[in-house]
Amino acid sequence: MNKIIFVQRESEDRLGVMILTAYLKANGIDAEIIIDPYKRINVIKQLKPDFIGISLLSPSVDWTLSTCRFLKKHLPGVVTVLGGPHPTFFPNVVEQDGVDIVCVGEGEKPLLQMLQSYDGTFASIENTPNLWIKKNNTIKKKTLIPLLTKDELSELPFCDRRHYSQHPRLRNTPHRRVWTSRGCPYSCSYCFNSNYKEIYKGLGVMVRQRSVDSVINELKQLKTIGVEVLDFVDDHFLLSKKWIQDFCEQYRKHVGLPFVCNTTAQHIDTDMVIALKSAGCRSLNFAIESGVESIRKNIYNKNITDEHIYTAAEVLNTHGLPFLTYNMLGLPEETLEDMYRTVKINQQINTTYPWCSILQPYPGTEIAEHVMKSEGELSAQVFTYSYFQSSVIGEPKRRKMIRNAVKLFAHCVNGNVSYDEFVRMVQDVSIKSYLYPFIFYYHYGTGIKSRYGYSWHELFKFWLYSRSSTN
Ligand code: B12
Ligand code: SF4
Repeated sequence: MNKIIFVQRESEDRLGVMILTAYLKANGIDAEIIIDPYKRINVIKQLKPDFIGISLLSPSVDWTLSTCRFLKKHLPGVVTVLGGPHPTFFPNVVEQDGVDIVCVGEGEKPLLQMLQSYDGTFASIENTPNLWIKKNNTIKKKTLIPLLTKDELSELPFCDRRHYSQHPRLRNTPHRRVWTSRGCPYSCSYCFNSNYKEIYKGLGVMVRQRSVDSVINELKQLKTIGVEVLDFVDDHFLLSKKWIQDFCEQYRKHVGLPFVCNTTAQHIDTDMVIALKSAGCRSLNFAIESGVESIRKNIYNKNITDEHIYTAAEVLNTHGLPFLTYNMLGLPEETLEDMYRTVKINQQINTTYPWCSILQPYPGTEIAEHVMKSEGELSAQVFTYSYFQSSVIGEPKRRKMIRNAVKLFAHCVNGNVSYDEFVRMVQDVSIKSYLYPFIFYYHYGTGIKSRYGYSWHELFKFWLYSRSSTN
């Protein structure tokens, strides 16, 4: 029987990998997850995998390619297979040295078929859908099979969390990620969803929700391992009012843990907010991105008006449901006034957790095309792990200003800072600007602490860890 080991650098739980290991195991395939393959190379060698799998997001390309080469050197004959968002949009990453196979899109069925068919030769798997296989420098590309249906999603086995639970840092985190749906009905210019729709055009329904029963049964099981807070990572949790009302009723009865989830401003109304609040929602997150309506609509392709934002916030404030807003700074043409309008709208709506990152125009997205007009060609290598630090803006003074503004964002919202003060602070390059990271970490940490139940001590350990694992 063929065996696959998924390897990753960061000590974080990945739903994609957990669902794939669960699915493969349910179908009789041996699958493991190993964090930090460099340190655990001897364990990997003992397990004798036939395949090494890596789930890849764009900022981790360099690490992934060198890890593939490292593992192939230490495990002669092993086959490397990449999947996840980056290979889905850039399947030609298969051309790189060390990579044998790339899986485009949803991984469950193609991966299973590949592992069931492999007899030690690439000829045995070359008809597997979704795969790009490199053989003697030629690449065989197979077309995609349709997306899993909502019934198939409801029947998938629950995420296999056993591997991650072996790691003390992950076992002891108070919160766990959960998924209830796949797909988003919108097509924001900076998000992978619009490309995803193109890739899967004509191949099934894009937005699919699991049945309430399937989600509740998984959560009941999760509750037994001592989780304190649940984090629904769905792009859009409030897809259907009926689903939310059924879900919240069951959740209250059988789960009852605090949770956080994401939606868009247009979907927030009194019924939704009452249902979520009564079920234990601790924070409802939605995107503003820019306080300038024309940037939001014309550049970010978000059909969200200022009115939608004011109305959503009014309902949330009336019912006392805390909320987080996602904001972004760092568009090449954005002026200081534009940036301040993003601060201002958050002040006006009294955002509980004002969250702000630097725009990351990942290659392949519509916004990357837009940004390249002024900033020139962008490669995946431009991006670092942190969207609080990495900016594609070439001019150093402006880049520094954007980083300052992001670090000070929550402080400016919470402190009702005026425009003049905002400008003075973000343009400051004196010794005082060295305090900005502390201001940032204070606000960021306070938010995570109250949403996910971390202590300052745990957050500090996490900060130290994330610095060591990404440098
Ligand atoms: C939860 C989440 C996180 C978590 C966990 C990350 C993870 N890798 O799971 C955290 C907070 C750590 C995170 C961090 C980041 N994230 Co994030 N994140 C998400 C989110 C919201 C959900 C991911 C998820 O769990 N999906 C559900 C699972 C079931 O789907 P999946 O992972 O895609 O897996 C399926 C397939 O892709 C495939 N597959 C996946 N892996 C593999 C591996 C193999 C071998 C095979 C064959 C198949 C396969 O099969 C799976 C089942 O069908 C997505 C948005 C989204 N809707 O996907 C963004 C998303 C993945 N994140 C994104 C980004 C940009 C980031 C950051 C880079 C942000 C930053 N600058 O700091 C970091 C970098 C993390 C890193 N290690 O590189 C982008 C990725 C874009 C890109 N081009 O890579 C996304 C798509 C958001 C977006 N709107 O564009 N993220
Ligand atoms: S609403 Fe969110 S998940 Fe959906 S396309 Fe826009 S950014 Fe992506």
